Amino acid sequence: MMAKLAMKKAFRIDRIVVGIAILGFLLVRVPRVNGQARVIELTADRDSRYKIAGMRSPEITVKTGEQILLRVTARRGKSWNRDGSVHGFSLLRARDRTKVDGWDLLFKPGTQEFVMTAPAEPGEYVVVCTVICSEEHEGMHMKFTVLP
Ligand SMILES: [Cu+2]
Repeated sequence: MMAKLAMKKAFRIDRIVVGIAILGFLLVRVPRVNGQARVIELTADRDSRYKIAGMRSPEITVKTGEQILLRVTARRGKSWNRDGSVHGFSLLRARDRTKVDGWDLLFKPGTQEFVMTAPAEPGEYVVVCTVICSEEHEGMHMKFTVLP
């Protein structure tokens, strides 16, 4: 009788230990997802241009649903928004220029990071600046491709 009770108790403790282990695994796993995200470094420059090191004409290519860490360094152009944003980053579908949900970013001067999930739909997209950053603002855009 006592042995049976002790076994029951041990079984319960085992389940608690497994529960804690699973919880621990999940807690460790969440930051690790961000750690694995591919880093894309982008400059939103004072001359109202996006720039990516090593690319003559900047372009971002991602896979559908891919997680990326966008590290943006923004430099103030000739004008900026009241809230201090110096450039923006809005993702539009090239086909009809409609906005992609969750991809409307504003940049303050300096370096900032955004963890983003690539669109689920493959195709051609375009990034446009949403801050009137100078008379060159209209030219501030870049190609963005989502591969299947
Ligand atoms: Cu701009």
